[in-house]
Amino acid sequence: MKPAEAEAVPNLAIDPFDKVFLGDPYAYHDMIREAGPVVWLDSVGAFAMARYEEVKDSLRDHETFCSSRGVGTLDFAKETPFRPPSLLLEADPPLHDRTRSMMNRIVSLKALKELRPRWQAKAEELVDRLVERRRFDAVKDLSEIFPMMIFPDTIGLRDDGREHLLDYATIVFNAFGPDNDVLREGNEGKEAAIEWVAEACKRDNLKEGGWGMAVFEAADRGECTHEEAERLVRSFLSAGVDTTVNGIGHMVLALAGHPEEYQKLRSNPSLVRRAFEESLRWDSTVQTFFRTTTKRVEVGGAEIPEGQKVLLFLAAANRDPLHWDEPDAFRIERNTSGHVGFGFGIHQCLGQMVARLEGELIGTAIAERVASIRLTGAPVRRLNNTLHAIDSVPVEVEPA
Ligand code: HEM
Ligand code: OVM
Repeated sequence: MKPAEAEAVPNLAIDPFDKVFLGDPYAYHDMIREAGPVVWLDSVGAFAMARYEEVKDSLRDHETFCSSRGVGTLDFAKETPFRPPSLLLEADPPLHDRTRSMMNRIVSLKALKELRPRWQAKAEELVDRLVERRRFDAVKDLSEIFPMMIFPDTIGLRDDGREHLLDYATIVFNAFGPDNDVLREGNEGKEAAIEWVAEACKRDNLKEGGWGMAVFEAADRGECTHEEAERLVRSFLSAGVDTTVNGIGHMVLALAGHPEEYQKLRSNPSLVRRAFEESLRWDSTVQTFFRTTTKRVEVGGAEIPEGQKVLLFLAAANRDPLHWDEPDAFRIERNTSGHVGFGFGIHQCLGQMVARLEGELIGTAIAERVASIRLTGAPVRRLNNTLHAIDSVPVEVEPA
């Protein structure tokens, strides 16, 4: 249903979930930002924002722009999602704050400090092997491998069936968009992943000492119910692998495509965290999330009524020329603070320290061992309704 208020803002015929848009979104982002602070997208039947200021303000105002009605096209107040809602991503306060503080205590600085040496050894061992080969696929042989070498063990997942994790993430992130060709083709044959993940989240299938069991131990202390614990473990499995796979993949792709930036990293490896952050800003893997308005609100002179879906283009905000200097340039020395690649406000990524540590360790292992990276073929994208994702980045590296 198109509200009358939509007539007062620019109406765009662009479909942000079609294959051409998803394959290369950046020119479309320019069009949406330039059209105005708020637009109406006929294809989705929703308002949308792509400018930095309005995206950030909406993320900050979680009371007006809520998450409990779903952060995809579906309005949970009217339709039932394919899985019970996330107790973090798809929850509002007070529920959200209770689950989030609990999870924050598990994904802590202290926990990461303890894991770091083990993760570092794995990153070095993997990059050593790849440098010896010289030619490899930076996705299939690196970015899809590294998170799988460390994250499932950190959670304490059972050993069999871990390959379902990437399929599950595909399904989850496609589900934030419409039931379109991208979803149908992308999800095909992956249905078994849903059942596997449901089982993997159960206490009996989690190993002692992992973050999964830590969630159940918090439940034992009364911090949440045991049913909630299972669903919170599901959040780790939903958001924890494919995001970092693409985050790392994009960093290597960006560095391979910008040899002068890679040389800056080589000569100053302490830039590695900036390089990862800049690659998240420049090519944000989580491209969009929706919110639903809980009341009538005015944004940039436009009126949005209550109960409307609003599509927030995080990736477009991260390249808004009103906020960033030369936004389309990939510059690892840039100050990226304030980018919304991990979101902003109360839902800002629970796993951001995990992702940053993974990026740092892989980036450092590469910078120490590789003199130069050359693309040997065209990178191949993987289309997903939410993620800007990458399937293949064939490279040749020159050992240092
Ligand atoms: C939330 C991106 C890695 C778990 C978010 C949000 C974004 C995001 C944009 C905000 C969602 C919203 O506002 O509605 C990313 C990116 C990653 C990454 C780009 C990697 C480069 C991870 C990892 C984990 C994780 C490794 C697990 C350890 C979560 C969870 C939420 C979340 C549970 C929901 C938090 C809440 O609603 O309070 N992430 N993420 N993410 N992320 Fe990440
Ligand atoms: C969750 C969840 C699922 C997908 C993404 C996400 C980016 C969180 O189940 O909590 O955050």
